Amino acid sequence: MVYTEKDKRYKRYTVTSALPYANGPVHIGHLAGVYVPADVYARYLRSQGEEVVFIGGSDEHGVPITIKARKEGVTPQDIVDRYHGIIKESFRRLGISFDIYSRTSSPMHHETAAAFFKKLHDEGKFVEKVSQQYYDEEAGQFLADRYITGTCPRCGNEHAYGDQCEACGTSLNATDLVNPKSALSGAKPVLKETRHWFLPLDKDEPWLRQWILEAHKGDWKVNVYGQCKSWIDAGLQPRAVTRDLEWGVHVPLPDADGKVLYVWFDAPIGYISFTRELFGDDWEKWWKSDDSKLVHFIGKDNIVFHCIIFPSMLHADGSYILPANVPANEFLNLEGDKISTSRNWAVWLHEYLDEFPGKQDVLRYTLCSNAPETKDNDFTWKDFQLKNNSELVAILGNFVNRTLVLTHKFYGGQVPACGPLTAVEEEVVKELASFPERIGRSIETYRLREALAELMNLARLGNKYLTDTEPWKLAKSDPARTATVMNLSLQICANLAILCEPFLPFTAEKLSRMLGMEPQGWACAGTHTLLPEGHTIHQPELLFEQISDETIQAQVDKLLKTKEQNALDAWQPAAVKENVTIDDFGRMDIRVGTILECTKVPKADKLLQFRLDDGMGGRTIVSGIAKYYPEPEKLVGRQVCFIANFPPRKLKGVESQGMILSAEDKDGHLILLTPSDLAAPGCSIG
Ligand code: B3M
Ligand code: ZN
Repeated sequence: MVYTEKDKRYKRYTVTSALPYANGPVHIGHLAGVYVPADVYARYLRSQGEEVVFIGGSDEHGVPITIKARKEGVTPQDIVDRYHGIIKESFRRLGISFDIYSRTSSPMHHETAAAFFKKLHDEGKFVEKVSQQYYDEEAGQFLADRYITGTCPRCGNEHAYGDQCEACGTSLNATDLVNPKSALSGAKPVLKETRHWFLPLDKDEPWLRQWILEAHKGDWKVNVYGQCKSWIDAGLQPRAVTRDLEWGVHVPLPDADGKVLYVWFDAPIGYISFTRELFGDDWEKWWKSDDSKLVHFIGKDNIVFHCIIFPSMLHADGSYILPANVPANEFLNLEGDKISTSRNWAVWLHEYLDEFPGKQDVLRYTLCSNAPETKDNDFTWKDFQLKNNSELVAILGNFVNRTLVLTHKFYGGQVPACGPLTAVEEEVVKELASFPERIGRSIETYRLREALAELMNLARLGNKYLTDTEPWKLAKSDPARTATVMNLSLQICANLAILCEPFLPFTAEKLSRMLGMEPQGWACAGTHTLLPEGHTIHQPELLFEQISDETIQAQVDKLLKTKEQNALDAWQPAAVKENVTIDDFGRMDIRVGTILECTKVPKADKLLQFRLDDGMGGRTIVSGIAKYYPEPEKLVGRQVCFIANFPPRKLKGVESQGMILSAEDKDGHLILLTPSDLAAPGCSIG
């Protein structure tokens, strides 16, 4: 049974993880914040023999998807089909053990979400209001959520969206924005009347206050509780649950053409519709039975939706349970910078899986041990390497490998007999017995970093035991005690195979296979009798391999390239200079010349020396362009433009009689200017 006393009354667990928007692939930020913790939790509960369903799926509605489709000239369905496929497959490859991974564009979801709305509507749970909403007259469309941008009234960020400011995390209404602008046409929007349905959150305040701020005080995470408290204390406002858009779940009422459910109304209902899809008629116990524990794994930007708005929807319906906990995480940064899909500043899961085959658990380990549980955290490739080399390889892998190699060396791969225990062994056995509960309690209270650290402490215990007893020496002097030491070490390996499964499922499988163990549940761990005397184990293979400096450098270089690309994308031509007169221009004598010779200037790596046919007997010009033309001889015959009336000057001992013109490209490269047709050498440009 589970260890947390409160949980003993639950018969089953409904575990959900935020539905990623299907407008891009999944990155390490999503994984560390939501999917790895949720998967550890679900796998742990299964190992405990609990009845658990782990629900996931793609969020396929919402304005970011339609904006992307519009940009690419394809349909929203094309976009979600593409990314739903990528996301689903990458989760599978990482071993995220969803019982179902579905999508909100499915007919079952549309039907469930529409019926949910209809029931609340028919029971009078909404307030219908005509209000002023921004409208783009050029595009002929209302501007919901991300269709509108402007300045955040709270922090001054000029790129805030109509529903949220990503800089300060504030949730906004479009009408809060200063200097609103249409994301469709850039036009200044006008206010126009439209009719919508609102969830009267203001009326929910008393029970929300009681339920969250009193009943869950000390139970929910500080960051989650704090956000809820500031929302509630600020006074809850009625919230529109419909939008004037085409893409989404259509409002199931007459006279509601061109209206869909707000994406944040339909998406959490996805958890319910996917449960229905999975269980058919048998779905209700997961959502409507008091002995089911509902837990939402999310990132911090989703807190208000899962702690206030969705519970208010469930409460309005009246037949649903409410979440027992919402263990939201903070954000993971990448190499000191905020992860960003639009700036491609991310480690993409599908790319990682291709570039690090067989290393799923290394990523799971790194992200879990560095999960942003209480504050934002940073992922660096150096740290990834360190965690692999100094922890997985040096502690866990090393202990298992030493134990298995010695067992083969001394006993031909058979588990030796465990003799009488000395005080040292008694202590090890006692410690070993305490790990399942220690790790389990930490998982049940969503302290997964702590749980993982405890798991590694078990491997450390094994390593210390081997180092202290030195069976490789003891074998000669005391064969019986050596057998006991090796027996006990093997039992620790077997315990590790069970206890690491939620975190490192691929490693658990490999280790179990090497030990010749059938899969066993959490309840079997903690004992030193998992492997019977005489049981045969298989040949050891390495559980983890060192990751080299070159491999890490390649990833760092990839990110540097992204930085460079972002700088190029952000490039803009220089501002136009002050006006000049035609006379100013006329004083410049610009002409065409043909290159007769071109060589590097000795002892000057930047300079090229040109001999030009200028139609006037020829001239020499020195130009600082050598870096961009590494094979100067190939320039012979080409025409260039030059200023003919610069006073001559000496450069590295060569007299330069003018200046050759070039363009500076966005990356700083200089490009020679050549007339597009052959021109007579010496002819003037003007
Ligand atoms: N798609 C937002 C997000 O990915 C949203 C979560 C929905 S959970 C019901 O941050
Ligand atoms: Zn802001």
